[in-house]
Amino acid sequence: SEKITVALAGNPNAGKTSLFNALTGARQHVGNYPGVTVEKKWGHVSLGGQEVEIVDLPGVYSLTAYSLEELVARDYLVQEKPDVVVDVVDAANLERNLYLAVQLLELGVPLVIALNMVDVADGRGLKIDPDKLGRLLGVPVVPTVARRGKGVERLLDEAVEKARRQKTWRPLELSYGSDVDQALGELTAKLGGVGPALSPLSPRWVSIKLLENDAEVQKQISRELQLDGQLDPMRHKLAEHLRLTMDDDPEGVIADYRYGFIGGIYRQAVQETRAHRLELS
Ligand code: BGO
Repeated sequence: SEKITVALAGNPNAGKTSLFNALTGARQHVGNYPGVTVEKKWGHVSLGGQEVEIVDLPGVYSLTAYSLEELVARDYLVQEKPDVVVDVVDAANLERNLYLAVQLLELGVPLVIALNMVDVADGRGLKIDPDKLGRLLGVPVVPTVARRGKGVERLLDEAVEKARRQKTWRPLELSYGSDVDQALGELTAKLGGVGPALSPLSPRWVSIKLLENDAEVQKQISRELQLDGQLDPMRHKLAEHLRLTMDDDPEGVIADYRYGFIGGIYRQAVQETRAHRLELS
């Protein structure tokens, strides 16, 4: 069977390096991402005759184009299209870490979540139901303690299984409230006609990035499509409307809705025990 490529994503300090080491052992290579001085590590592992390549992405909090690391991580996903992404999430800081997970879901990549540092979360009185979290997010969630190699084998199994089952990107479509949704609908309709020019990105995802004022996507769109002149006025109209009605910009409103989505899931999948509340007080 063909090689499967697994990309490791995650916030800094979530345990990505520990997981990478546990997965690949000594079979590691180090270089740079093309054209930039951001370190790229990759390694290989064989699973029952299936060759798996593991690529370590830069640690990031988001998939916007605000930092070089974020841009490198995003470009890698879009240009190299790894077969599956494993998002390493710090269970002890779950809500904040899920922000990246939601953005990976919105991008639509085949995704598995490594719920790492469950030992730390446990110690702090956080009871996380991984199956419930997985059902609510729509992706497999595997508890791990990367530093001790716990759960790593099952994680790899789930990642390979996911890669075999999901061959296309399936973007999660969140609502960002009626004003943003309406503007998204208009932008998406304009972009929808451009065919495979955006592949594997969905027109809706590109529209979200345009509303978020993402300079890289703007550049790309004006390079590849002749639509830029038509998109700018739509973007500005929404920005002005949100400033007047909500005293916010599109980026802020979109982020708020993402956190709202995360909050709803967190409340259902996580129990903050008495021990946790005492620790915080
Ligand atoms: C130090 N559980 C626990 N308890 N710790 C973990 C786990 C886990 O599941 N996974 C990772 N760690 P990185 P990024 C350290 O280095 O893999 C620990 O940025 C220390 N170092 O061992 O580096 C891991 O690649 C001195 O901790 O994360 C590491 O994503 C004292 O989390 C840290 C204590 O992991 C970050 C910890 C000199």
